[in-house]
Amino acid sequence: MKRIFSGVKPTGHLTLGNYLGAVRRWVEVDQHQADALFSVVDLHALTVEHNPARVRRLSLQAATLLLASGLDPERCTLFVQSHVDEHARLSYLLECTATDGELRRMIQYKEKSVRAREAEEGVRLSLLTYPVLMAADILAYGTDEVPVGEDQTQHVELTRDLAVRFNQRYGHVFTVPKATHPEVAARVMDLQDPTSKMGKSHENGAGIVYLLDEAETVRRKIMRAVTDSGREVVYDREESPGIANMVDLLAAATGCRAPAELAGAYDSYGALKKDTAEAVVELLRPVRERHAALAADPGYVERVLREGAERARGMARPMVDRAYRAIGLLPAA
Ligand code: AQP
Repeated sequence: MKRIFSGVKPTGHLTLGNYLGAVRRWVEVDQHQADALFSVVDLHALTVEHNPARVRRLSLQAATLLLASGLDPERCTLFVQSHVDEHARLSYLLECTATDGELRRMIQYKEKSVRAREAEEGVRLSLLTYPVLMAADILAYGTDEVPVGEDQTQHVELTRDLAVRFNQRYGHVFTVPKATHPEVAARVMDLQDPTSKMGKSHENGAGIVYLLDEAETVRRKIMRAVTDSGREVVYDREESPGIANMVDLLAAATGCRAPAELAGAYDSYGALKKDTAEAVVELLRPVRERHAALAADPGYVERVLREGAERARGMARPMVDRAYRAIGLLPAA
């Protein structure tokens, strides 16, 4: 059976981008057709300035939201990354496989290191190395597919390169995984700045729809979205990024696979925004309702995470042990 791994980092409240780019497919497709693991990748939240209590809170909230979105612990393995030591164990071997040059080429490192320097925060070494940890997250499970949004393409490419290089040098250990993306809304853009990605750690929340936003807040954010100076509703990501983003959201929320055709059905921005707002509100309503019920029973979520971590450890351990032997380390007696 195919193996799938993917994760979400607790750097903020989960967004519509996370849901449409990744989580919805995990729920609707991946957990039904594969041996699937999903992780709250908390170690990745430590690469920039962070508040320890907030990371803990957001980790539990992310797990709760994944269950509320429909992940079923009977069908998939849900766990917190730091509960499974094998990720960090394998990461070091992959650091010995990666080069400084290829990590410095990572777009997210370039962008975030500039921001950290501007804020005079100092650039954490982990900001440079975390894509290797991400490779370890994936390779530790013999993963075939990594369902992610478009922004993660470069990181999955690095993972593939490291797997191939390790296998060539030390013998076949790792499966070489591939990234998969949703057909529509693989990159949801910020509603206030449609040229940049909607990201949960970004500061201006006005352009971000959070999964837990009240219906009225969702409507307000979408109705106030920055659109374009023209009047015609056309699907053109280059010339009209705000409208194209809106059409993508409507298409994704209503299950339409042909955003260009959908655009043709509208003759005003206002009508497009109104329908998008209602479709998104309806899409998120059940998630919010189930989240409220689950948040009232944190003991249940913690039990799911405990059992998930046990299962994940059992899967990762033999693979990481094999990599340790292959690279030349003496097995513990
Ligand atoms: N805007 C998006 N559109 C489509 N997919 C998205 N994803 C994230 N944003 C979008 C996908 O969601 C999964 C989890 O994402 P993440 O937790 O790694 O990243 P984030 O939500 O983008 O959080 P940050 O902290 O704001 O990240 P940075 O600043 O690093 O971009 C992934 O599959 C991702 O592709």
